[in-house]
Amino acid sequence: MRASFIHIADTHLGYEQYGVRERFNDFSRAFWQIVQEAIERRVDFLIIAGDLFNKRAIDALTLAHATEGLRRLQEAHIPVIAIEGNHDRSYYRDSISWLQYLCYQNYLTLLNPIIQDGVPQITPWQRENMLGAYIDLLDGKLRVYGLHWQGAATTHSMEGLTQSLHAIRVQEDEQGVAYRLLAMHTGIEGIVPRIQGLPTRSNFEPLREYIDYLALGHVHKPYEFDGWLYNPGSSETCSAEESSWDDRGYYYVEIDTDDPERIIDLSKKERKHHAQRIKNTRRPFLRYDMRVDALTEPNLLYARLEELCRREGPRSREQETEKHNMTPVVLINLHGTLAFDASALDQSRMEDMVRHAFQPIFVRIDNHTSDPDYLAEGEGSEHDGRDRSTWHELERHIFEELIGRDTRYLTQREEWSHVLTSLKQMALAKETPSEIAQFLRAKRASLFAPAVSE
Ligand SMILES: [Mn+2]
Repeated sequence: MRASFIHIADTHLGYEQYGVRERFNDFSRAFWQIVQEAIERRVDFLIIAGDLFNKRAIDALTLAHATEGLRRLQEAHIPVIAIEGNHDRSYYRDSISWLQYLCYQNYLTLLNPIIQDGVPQITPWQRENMLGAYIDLLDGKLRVYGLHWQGAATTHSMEGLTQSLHAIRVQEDEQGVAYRLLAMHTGIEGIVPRIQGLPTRSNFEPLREYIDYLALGHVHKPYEFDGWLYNPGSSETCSAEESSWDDRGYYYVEIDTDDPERIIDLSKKERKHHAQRIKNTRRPFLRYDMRVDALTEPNLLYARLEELCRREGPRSREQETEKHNMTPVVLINLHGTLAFDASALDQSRMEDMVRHAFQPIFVRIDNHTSDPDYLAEGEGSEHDGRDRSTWHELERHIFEELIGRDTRYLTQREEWSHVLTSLKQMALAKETPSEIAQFLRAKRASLFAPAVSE
């Protein structure tokens, strides 16, 4: 038997990332592009290993975009087999999910085994009730099993499934099944340390005897092991973290059970198939880290950002035009220790600088800076706070230290520390905000008098 298929997962259709409409379209475009690949490569079927949709309750346009892709596959006579991921499941047991709706409309086969005492029952999928663990393709020579998202019960379900598969192995062989695929929406512990509670690699191992290709979804970072376990990752970028996993995409898999040597790569431990992970087209994400240490006032930070924009902006535009002519998402991460109060930064001014240089579809400047820790000057200083009577003096001294780190206030830090002390006293005395503001305005006017302007 010779066959080929495409394996995708985590397309997250309907995700309007950053509230940007064009990002909603991006997720659909990535899906459609892979659909187009499937049609051009004339594959025998397509597997969706969960999270076709970003959420359970989708809107009409998301459904329209999904059916647009699925309809093209239907017209090309390419069957689609899917399982539900954690994002696709319906809220209530009795209600129908959108994937079930698509199954009911004959756009796809949704594998959904009956679970008894935590054990998936190996019964053929039936159209009447849309339940069942497997479907046979290619004249019964290829069997696709599917197990939807099981959450905390995953490891237990896998043990049960292994036993069930062992029990029917002889029967499978007699029926002429030559290749077995299993789609599951789960991942391996440790691939992305943040995602916890997944089975370990050794939990999967017993299944290997019964399954030729394990099609996984759920973890958005791509990975593969031992020529049988594959996870393509997300097709569009669902979070900034994912942008560094550049080789995400889909698997194009060729099978030859009669003459596997023709296609297999022994160095990848392939046995009956050859699997290639291909990066799909998606919007570029540009992330830059900018250190802010030793920048003593906002203008110095703006200058550094301007320098980054001048250097990287034109370069990124050249690269992107060469590629797909998609304007990027730009994320700038400020980190280090800021020597002045972060609220003094003009966010929209910084965003405008980035917009001008990159012409991005979206820009975000994340402030991950830390405030300087205050350390009193000199060990055993007279104002160490142990003597309550010196607290006022200690406080004024701290104000003076902190305010002096911003060069705009440095020369008059003593005066400013008195202003801060007065502001605090006024607030404690419950003076009205307008009185406090008026006091601050007057002090600003006199202290900043012609010297500094902004
Ligand atoms: Mn997902």
